[in-house]
Amino acid sequence: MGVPFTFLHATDLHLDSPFRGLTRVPPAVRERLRESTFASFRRLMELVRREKIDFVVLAGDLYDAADRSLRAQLRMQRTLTELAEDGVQVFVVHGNHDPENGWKAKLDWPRTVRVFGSRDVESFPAYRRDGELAAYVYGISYPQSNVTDNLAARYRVRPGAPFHLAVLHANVDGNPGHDDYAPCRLAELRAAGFHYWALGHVHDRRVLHEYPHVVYPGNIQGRSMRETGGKGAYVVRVSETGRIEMEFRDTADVLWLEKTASIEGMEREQELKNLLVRLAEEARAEAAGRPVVLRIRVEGRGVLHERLQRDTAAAEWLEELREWCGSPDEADDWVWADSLLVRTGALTPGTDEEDENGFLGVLSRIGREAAGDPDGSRRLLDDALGQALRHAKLREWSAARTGPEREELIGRALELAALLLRDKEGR
Ligand SMILES: [Mn+2]
Repeated sequence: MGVPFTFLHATDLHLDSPFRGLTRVPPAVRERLRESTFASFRRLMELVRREKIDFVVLAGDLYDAADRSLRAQLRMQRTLTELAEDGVQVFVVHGNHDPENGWKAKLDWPRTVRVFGSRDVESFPAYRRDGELAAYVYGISYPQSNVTDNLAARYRVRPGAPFHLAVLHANVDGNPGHDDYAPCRLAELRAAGFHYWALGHVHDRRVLHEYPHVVYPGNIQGRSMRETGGKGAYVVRVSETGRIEMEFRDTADVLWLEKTASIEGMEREQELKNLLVRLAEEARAEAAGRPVVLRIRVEGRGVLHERLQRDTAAAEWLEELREWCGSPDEADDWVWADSLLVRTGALTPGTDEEDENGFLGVLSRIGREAAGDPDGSRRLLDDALGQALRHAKLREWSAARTGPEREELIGRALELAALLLRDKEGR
């Protein structure tokens, strides 16, 4: 029997992420994004104070780069010092983005901040604000960014506490979207005897298991179109009998959202225009007062497809969409339309029957065969590109396109070719 307590499980703060890819955004958008990791972190810490959370665990990648930005370290120091004044302990492991061997400013940290070393798994007692022992917290930091051994295998429960909380930056079950650092299996985490694995590294929110809990809260602020939707951390309440209740708190300062517009059944541009405006408004409403970086993906088969294939069509729609959304300089809850991807198809795929033995028919047949035959398509491509493949970048690009992506590309290429040829014939 333990005592009830509450902790915050946050990770992957990536403070001071540079958002380098965004070179062509208005200054207002860029500046807001530059501050967004700090803003989300500040909100989380306000929440700790407001909700009387007993202690905080941070599961790695607090900073974005091994050479941690000074600005990020100073802000971290200030925030953790405020928490210390409230009697809130903070437990920190470092991950692949902020390993121990990176540059650190020499700063004084409050005694209530426990940073786990990288030699062994250590454990420390965690207390409620009133001083009662709540749990043991275990952890180990990355000595350098590239950690390929199984760190989880080194965690051992030591007797003496009612609750055992393991903090770890790791890739569980080989998530292919992330570097395979500190690889381990869900099965071994479940069997290790801990009550809660507070994980970091994977930027999506995932509860892999309950009792014992194995949890990725994801990062606290989206940093690209691969990190869409609400971002934040879990408030975890543990009852005296060990029952666990988790509440996700979305503290992201800027939302990244992707919306899909289907042209299916559309006859006129006006319909697409109405839909794009509606999607932008939906995004604004979803963000509830926060700014949004929006991508629209135009999909589906329909008669508008051909017009959308023209050189500048996507760019023209995007420009128009930005006009409707308004300038980011004018409001705090701006919607910045970052991109508009056209992934539509013709109403009837392929070619007409009468064309089957014509140029287009033959081209289409070769293309379809190539799509289903990786070796064949490679030969075709090598043939077609010839000299161009001497260029290292092109070679790399062509080799990287495999499987379904390759098939989709070939499909789109065929439709585009058919369109261009029909244009030439004046049909
Ligand atoms: Mn990370």
